[in-house]
Amino acid sequence: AFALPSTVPTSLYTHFRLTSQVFITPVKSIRGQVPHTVQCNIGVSPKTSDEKIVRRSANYQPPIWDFDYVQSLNSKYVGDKYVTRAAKLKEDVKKMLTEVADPLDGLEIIDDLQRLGVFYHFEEEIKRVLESIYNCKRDGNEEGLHATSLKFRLLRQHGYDVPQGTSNGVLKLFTKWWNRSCLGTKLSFARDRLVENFLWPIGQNFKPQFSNFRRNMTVVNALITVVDDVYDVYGTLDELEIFTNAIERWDISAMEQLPDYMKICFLAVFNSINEMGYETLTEQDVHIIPHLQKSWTDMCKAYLKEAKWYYSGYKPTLEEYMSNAWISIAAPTMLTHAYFLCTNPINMEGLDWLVEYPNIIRWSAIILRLADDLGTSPDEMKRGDIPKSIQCYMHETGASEEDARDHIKYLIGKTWEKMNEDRFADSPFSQTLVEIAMNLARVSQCMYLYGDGHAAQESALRIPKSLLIHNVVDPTSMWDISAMEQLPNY
Ligand code: LA6
Ligand code: MN
Ligand code: MN
Ligand code: MN
Ligand code: MN
Repeated sequence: AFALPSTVPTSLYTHFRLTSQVFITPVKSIRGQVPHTVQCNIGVSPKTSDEKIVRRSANYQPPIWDFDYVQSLNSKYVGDKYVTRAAKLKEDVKKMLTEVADPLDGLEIIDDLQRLGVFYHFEEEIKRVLESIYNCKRDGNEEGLHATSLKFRLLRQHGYDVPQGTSNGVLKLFTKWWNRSCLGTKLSFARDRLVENFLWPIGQNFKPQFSNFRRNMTVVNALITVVDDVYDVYGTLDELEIFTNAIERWDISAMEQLPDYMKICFLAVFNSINEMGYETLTEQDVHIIPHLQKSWTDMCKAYLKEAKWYYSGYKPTLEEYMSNAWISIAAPTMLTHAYFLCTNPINMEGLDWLVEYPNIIRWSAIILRLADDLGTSPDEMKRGDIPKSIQCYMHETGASEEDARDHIKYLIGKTWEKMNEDRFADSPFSQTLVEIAMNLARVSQCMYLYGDGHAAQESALRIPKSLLIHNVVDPTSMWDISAMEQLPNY
């Protein structure tokens, strides 16, 4: 018996040796099949005699491809006409490859040629393009996630020595933004969780063309996390009232009354959100700042209500708690920003819908809240916080903590049923946004699987590590030729 190391999920097989034994172990697949183990002892030749072994037959059927039929097949793509055309197309592609100006264009052409299976006609040209990309020292910040990851994969496929760090141009970009914002250093009481803030949007939408969505959502998440800590950990009730008021006014002069640490926090929110609004205004001629601001005001008011409950020792019923907590978990704020970041063109109908936070946003928010409470309330209770869903239910019904946790899990299941019902309901939202909302709920259940994945470092580490640092799959680790020695000859 041995422990399976946590392994890159997409590699099918992992081979490793333990003294005199070799284990060939199918890694637990993403779909959660139970791995089984095949154990072979070195030095003992495998039983290959048919006398001893009852072999199975698969009862395969005879071929459906009749000999005459196969012989009768022919292609119309023969003759001078097509030979000339093929030669001409080949020249065109060679020209494209030689004249490529933007490295991303070059990478995409190469990727297409490889996927079409015709790359071998252009090996020289492909080599030249990759060579120049390899020698050009642009860093990932300038080229975005799609180009960076394509470059990383293609260069490695073609045998270039590319360090893993090359593909981390992303997270670097955020680190720069985060460091420049000084939120981590100036507000040392708050969680400094940039990588985790980036994991949420990756889980919500990983498609290459949504890198702008991920970039902005990481900023939004970082801001939300800091503001949440201001309300839950650091701020006094008086300060929180002033801060809530400043967010509601959305006016630079509101800053005057704030204590210094809150000035930094307010201005970071104010500038970042206005900048996102500016981007949409210049790109789509739609003024969205009031909508973004409303979602921040709603959230801060929900935060303030919790702070007031905390300082007065008030214990709400589960229903009263939830009527506020689905907003205080920030999902409506996150999804409001997500709507604008993934919708082009933004339509007025969608905007009207958004104001009321339609069902798909509510269900997602409820699941996020309940999953967060399951994961974070033990620490929150130790630190001092309002009763969360589990404690509200215990208080209200006298249930044990274990039963209360079961009840919360049951509620998560029920909410998923509602989400699945509403998923295809008529709405002005795109399927992309619906999926982002559903994926937010999924990510939350993944993040809090091992306790508090968003705040506690050890438990959270395994997901970002395999995804961002180890680049999910290391193609060189998949095959081990020495495993051949154990196989019978056939
Ligand atoms: C969870 O922390 C947290 F920071 C969130 C805001 C959840 C959503 C995730 C983001 C923005 P905590 P609380 C990346 O458990 O105080 O402190 O609402 O949230 O329970
Ligand atoms: Mn098989
Ligand atoms: Mn909190
Ligand atoms: Mn909170
Ligand atoms: Mn929490």
